Amino acid sequence: MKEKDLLYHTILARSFSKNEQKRLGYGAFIASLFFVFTLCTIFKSYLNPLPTMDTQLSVDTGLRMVRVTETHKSQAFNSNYTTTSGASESLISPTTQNNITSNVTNTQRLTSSEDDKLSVCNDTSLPKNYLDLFNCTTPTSISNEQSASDGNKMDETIKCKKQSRTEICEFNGDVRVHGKSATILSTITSAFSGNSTWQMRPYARKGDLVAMNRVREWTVKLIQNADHLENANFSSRCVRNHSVPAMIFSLGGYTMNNFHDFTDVVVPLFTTARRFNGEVQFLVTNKNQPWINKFKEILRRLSNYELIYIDGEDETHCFTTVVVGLNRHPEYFKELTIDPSYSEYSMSDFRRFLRDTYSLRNAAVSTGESLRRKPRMLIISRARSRAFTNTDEIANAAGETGFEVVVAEANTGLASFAETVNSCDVMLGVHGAGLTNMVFLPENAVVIQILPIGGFEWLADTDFGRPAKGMNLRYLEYKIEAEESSLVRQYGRGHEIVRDPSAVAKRGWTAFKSAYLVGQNVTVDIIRFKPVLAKAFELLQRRQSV
Ligand SMILES: *[C@@H]1O[C@H](CO)[C@@H](O)[C@H](O)[C@H]1NC(C)=O
Ligand SMILES: *[C@@H]1O[C@H](CO)[C@@H](O)[C@H](O)[C@H]1NC(C)=O
Ligand SMILES: *[C@@H]1O[C@H](CO)[C@@H](O)[C@H](O)[C@H]1NC(C)=O
Ligand SMILES: *[C@@H]1O[C@H](CO)[C@@H](O)[C@H](O)[C@H]1NC(C)=O
Ligand SMILES: *[C@@H]1O[C@H](CO)[C@@H](O)[C@H](O)[C@H]1NC(C)=O
Ligand SMILES: *[C@@H]1O[C@H](CO)[C@@H](O)[C@H](O)[C@H]1NC(C)=O
Ligand SMILES: *[C@@H]1O[C@H](CO)[C@@H](O)[C@H](O)[C@H]1NC(C)=O
Ligand SMILES: *[C@@H]1O[C@H](CO)[C@@H](O)[C@H](O)[C@H]1NC(C)=O
Ligand SMILES: CC(=O)N[C@H]1CO[C@H](CO)[C@@H](O)[C@@H]1O
Repeated sequence: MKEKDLLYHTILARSFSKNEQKRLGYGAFIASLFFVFTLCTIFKSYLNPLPTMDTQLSVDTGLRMVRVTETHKSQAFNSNYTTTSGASESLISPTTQNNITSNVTNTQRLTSSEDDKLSVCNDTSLPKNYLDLFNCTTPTSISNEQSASDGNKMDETIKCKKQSRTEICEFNGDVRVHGKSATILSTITSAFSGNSTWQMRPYARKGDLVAMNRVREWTVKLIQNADHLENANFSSRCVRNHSVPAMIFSLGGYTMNNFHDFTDVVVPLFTTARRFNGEVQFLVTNKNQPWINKFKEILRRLSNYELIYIDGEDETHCFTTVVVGLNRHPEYFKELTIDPSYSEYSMSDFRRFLRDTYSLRNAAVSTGESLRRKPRMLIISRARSRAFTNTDEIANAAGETGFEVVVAEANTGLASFAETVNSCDVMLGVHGAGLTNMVFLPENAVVIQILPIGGFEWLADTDFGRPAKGMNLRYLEYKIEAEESSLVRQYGRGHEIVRDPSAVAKRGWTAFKSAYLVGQNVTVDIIRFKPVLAKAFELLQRRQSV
């Protein structure tokens, strides 16, 4: 046992000590992870080693800061809707969400009387621009992967990384998973001091308490002596032996919102599971059958084995490798992104994977002579909220500009919608989860995002603008005037909702969402909008003449 090992185990103990967790509450513990740059167990370097001294200091800093950041949104937690970071969508399944949340047992621990008075800074769901406006401290600076390494090649049994948005651990050796008690037992070979038990929530939106409250908490126990396995609090005898590695991930959180499906699960799942080339057993926590149905093609392509809903399993499943959690881009505010410097894959790999999975024909928009047809524009309509009230006029204007127009709502099966999207050169829609379907567009296609009123610039850019550019798509934005919003007709120009979105935001995400995301429709002013259509057309022509 090396000195470094001991040090490392001390860090482990400090970062996961049950006492600290009790003192602060789990919510606080999660919140503190914004600030705590520690690593549970790293024997292998993922990045530059982090000096151990700094690590310990940041733990303390993190714990001191916890009280400032402690937060809980009980009303949002209990609501029937998926609250989102700006991209709510009709693909919401209320009963599923209730069932997902119903098995989260620690609601009580997170709810305390003071927490009912939510201040704007405590509302982690609010767009960052509003948090900045109210001088809140937002975790922008926490971007780098935090890891430590002792360079010890002897013990490869456990590799963990903690990042701003995810925690992921890989256990090797004798690893046993008991679903009913949400326990993972892993034997370790080296000597051991410090605490060997910690909790994990395998969903890649760490820091968002509303989402993470909908994720089942798993307990990891490291056991030094394999004999002790038999003394665990359940029958740890291997009833099901598996010959392939397992991955545990949650389908709770914000799933069933199309944007979150991709940014929180599908993209992280791809970057984590792809390397197994299908030879991996998925263990799903927070059963979500509608999600499985929606993404069955992707799941089948990533795993050759029928997935197991692990939560109800009373039999112990045994593996030689178990990965808990999913990889995610380490920067806090980066959505729908794979940075190849942190991953063996890129966004291009992901999009190629989608094209293969759904047999999509168009890798890139047709160029030059090969384009014998008119460029096609897909207008994503929304039936209930942020709906266009003059879709026909928009379609006519696009037709006059030279496009062949397709109007569709993203509520058909994913496979057929993917095909529709991939057959188009331009996708147009109001800010919302439907725009996530840009992942199926051919390269060099154009995305036009329409911003409702309410101060959507930051969200629009974060959720779709930057991701579009990262996928080699061209991106245009059209911000409506107040007159183009149904809010003016409903409330009048002088009303606070029209005049001062930040005042509404100050009342929290729920108020903001109901005012601007749910309560608003859009009537595009065709005269104002025509130049945007012309620009999109020109972008495609320009490409063709190159
Ligand atoms: C949730 O749904 C149930 C039944 O569908 C309804 O009675 C209840 O009022 C809803 N709660 C909220 C917060 O919308
Ligand atoms: C949710 O749980 C209730 C009982 O707890 C059950 O009757 C219902 O079928 C479940 N819904 C889904 C979608 O699983
Ligand atoms: C967060 O909310 C608590 C009350 O729940 C309040 O005491 C605290 O000041 C708030 N923090 C910030 C940064 O506004
Ligand atoms: C935020 O800070 C700036 C500069 O310190 C100050 O002018 C502004 O009034 C502050 N805003 C709020 C809402 O406190
Ligand atoms: C380790 O954690 C467990 C539960 O997580 C706790 O019961 C135990 O007291 C802790 N041991 C030490 C040495 O901190
Ligand atoms: C064993 O499980 C029971 C409930 O299943 C629980 O009450 C008890 O605290 C557990 N004991 C240990 C040592 O984890
Ligand atoms: C699983 O493997 C272990 C260790 O090799 C063995 O003891 C056990 O009997 C096996 N269980 C089954 C059901 O095959
Ligand atoms: C928006 O349009 C949809 C579809 O026409 C309608 O159901 C909804 O009530 C409208 N919402 C508002 C706030 O006007
Ligand atoms: C999947 C799962 O663990 N479901 C459980 C949720 O909790 C209820 C009781 O509250 C159990 O009956 C379910 O089996």
